[in-house]
Amino acid sequence: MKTQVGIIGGGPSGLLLSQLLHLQGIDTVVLEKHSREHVLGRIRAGVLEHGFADLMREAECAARMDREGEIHEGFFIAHDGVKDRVALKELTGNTVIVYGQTELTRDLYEARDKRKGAVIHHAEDVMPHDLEGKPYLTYRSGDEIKRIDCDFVIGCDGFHGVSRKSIPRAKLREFERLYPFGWLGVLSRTKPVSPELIYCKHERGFALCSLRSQTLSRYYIQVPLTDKEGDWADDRFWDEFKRRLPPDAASQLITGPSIEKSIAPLRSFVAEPMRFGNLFLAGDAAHIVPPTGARGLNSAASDIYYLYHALLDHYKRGNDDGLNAYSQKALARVWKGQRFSWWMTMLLHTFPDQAAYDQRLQETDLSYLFSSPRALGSLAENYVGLPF
Ligand code: RFL
Ligand code: PHB
Repeated sequence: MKTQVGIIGGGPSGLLLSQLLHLQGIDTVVLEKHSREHVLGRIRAGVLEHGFADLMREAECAARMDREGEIHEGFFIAHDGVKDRVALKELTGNTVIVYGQTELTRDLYEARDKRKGAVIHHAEDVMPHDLEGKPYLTYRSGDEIKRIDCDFVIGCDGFHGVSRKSIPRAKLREFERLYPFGWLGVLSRTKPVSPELIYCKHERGFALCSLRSQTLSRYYIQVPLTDKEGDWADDRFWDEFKRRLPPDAASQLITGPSIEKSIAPLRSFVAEPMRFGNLFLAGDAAHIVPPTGARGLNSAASDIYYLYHALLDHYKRGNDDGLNAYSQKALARVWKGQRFSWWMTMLLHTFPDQAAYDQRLQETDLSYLFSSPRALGSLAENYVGLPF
């Protein structure tokens, strides 16, 4: 098989790039290790910036998002017995969209189906080859090894994928910070406790009230890294979650059976550069943030924005400036998302054996934040997303 752009990974990054390029007459093949059902079964992001939404519109995939996504003009931070609002719209003139990654990925799959886009599922043992020369991909389908020749390979295969690992170690620098806790997430078909998100800083640990719609709640609590989903029967989860909510929310909480429950460790990670020869990394394949700032998927979208325009310049205008500048340009924005996510995480979580000094710093940071419109403006402009 031959294609122009070979994409590893059929998550949101890979599918969005494939769809955008297809609309411009550029041929792609997406190789995805898992089934579509598996990809759509992962409950992840829920908050989108408008830059991402615009890219979905450009990809002609935004009809349902524009219909069903909720515009949020602010969110709350509950701390030290008070609930303060971050008025995104007033502070920045901008808002965010609450629309689940699952739904967005479903929309992208449907768009790829409609245009007969090549998305190959159950592609096992995907390997990129000859990345500094004429690249090709191999994969196994059943007993058969298949080969795809391409001009470029795009690694959109997430943190555990093969793309980043195929770059020689000497050519890659990795930056990492691990946090001593994870998030236990629960999805439940109940009316959300608050129409706007509440980030709750609590001595028992962080909690987040989020939602997918007015009938679907998404809640998280900070848990030790050693905990397993099985340790958290629904009753135990609701009990602990409720204790971490501000009183007005706790009194209104509606509980119900969980329809999904999972624990994700929190990690910050960046690989530099995001290019090796004709391989370009995008999204979680190159960088990870803790979810506290709702940046992960949005950072992936900005990579796709830069890469899409760079590939257009290459194919339509014979200009490789965009490809040559990709890594530097993408990383400049990626690091701003890293800084913001790290800061939100440090601000709102309870650390094991936290020094009294560090606790005072958290309290002071919050008190400064809600007494200074400029400080709050800085939080807000990062949350709604810096310009591409
Ligand atoms: P994905 O979604 O991980 O997709 C990668 C795809 O590649 C496939 N794959 C392979 N395919 C072929 N060969 C291989 N060897 C392969 N290895 C892997 C995988 O099966 C998969 O389908 O990466 P992508 O597309 O870059 O998308 C990134 C986002 O998924 C991620 O950044 C966000 O979910 C992060 N995130 C959030 N981001 C936000 O912007 N806002 C949020 O509110 C938000 N909340 C979250 C989150 C992530 C979370 N978890 C679980 C980590 C909340 C949580 C709890
Ligand atoms: C979510 O709804 O899953 C969500 C929202 C905001 C975050 C993280 C996750 O910061």
